[in-house]
Amino acid sequence: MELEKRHTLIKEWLAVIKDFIIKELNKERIIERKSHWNDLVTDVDILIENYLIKQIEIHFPGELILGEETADTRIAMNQINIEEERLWIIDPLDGTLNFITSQKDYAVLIAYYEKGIGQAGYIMDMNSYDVYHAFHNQGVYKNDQTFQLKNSDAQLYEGFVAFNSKVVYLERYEKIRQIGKKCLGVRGTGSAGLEAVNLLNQYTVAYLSSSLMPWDIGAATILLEEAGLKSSDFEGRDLKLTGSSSVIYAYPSSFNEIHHHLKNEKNEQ
Ligand code: 2AM
Ligand code: CA
Ligand code: CA
Ligand code: CA
Repeated sequence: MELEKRHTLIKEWLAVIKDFIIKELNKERIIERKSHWNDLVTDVDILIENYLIKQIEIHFPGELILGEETADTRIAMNQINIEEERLWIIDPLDGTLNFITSQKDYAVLIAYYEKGIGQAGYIMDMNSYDVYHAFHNQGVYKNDQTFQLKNSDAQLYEGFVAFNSKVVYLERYEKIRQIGKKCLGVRGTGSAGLEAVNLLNQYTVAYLSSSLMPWDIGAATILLEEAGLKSSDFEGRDLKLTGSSSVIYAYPSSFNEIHHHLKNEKNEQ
């Protein structure tokens, strides 16, 4: 019942955000640089995040909010024990660089956790406006209809694998890159949320990314787990809700092949 109330509200918020983004398309953007020349934020990211924070504060006062653009650094730096709390994790625009360059391939991500357990995850794909959501132990839904995977499992040779940029250009990820030899081909969207959508639709069979933050993966982890996919960091550890982490999401057989490759095989040329 309680989750149903959250669900109704979140759907309303996403509908407002969708209309807002569409209205903002093709307007001149205010773009600010954050930590690095390619770490950018727009006025749209900030307006969406502020809107979500306001709504959460009205309807669920006192609950913690971890949003990319207003991140409570106490949470990001592990100074609050989020395992004890009701926690919202929001990424107002996932794929901001895509939004800036082409206005394609970005998503809105909302997740709700209780005592460290993902209760509800939402990804709004802004190419199709499809909303994927999952509740803990209740499967995955697309636009409120039950969503079934094409296949519950897939091996690497059967599909594409997605990487993020750093996996492509940093020397230390050579072994990860070699997974490219075992799959149909390598792809990448620039949006961690859309990578989860691509996995759900089996456009890809695995996604490997270095250095993702909780807001990049909070919703995706819930959805993919509910769909029966596997997740870990590059070392095989469970994903956590604080700090930066490498991430592997994959169909079960692909996940096993990846970890087997990372553990047992020497670098190949
Ligand atoms: P963002 O668009 O919300 O920043 C791209 O590989 C994915 O990694 C996106 O989901 C992007 O989310 C995230 N990401 C995290 N840190 C990033 C950074 N410094 N620059 C670009 N993308 C980053
Ligand atoms: Ca960002
Ligand atoms: Ca993000
Ligand atoms: Ca973002």
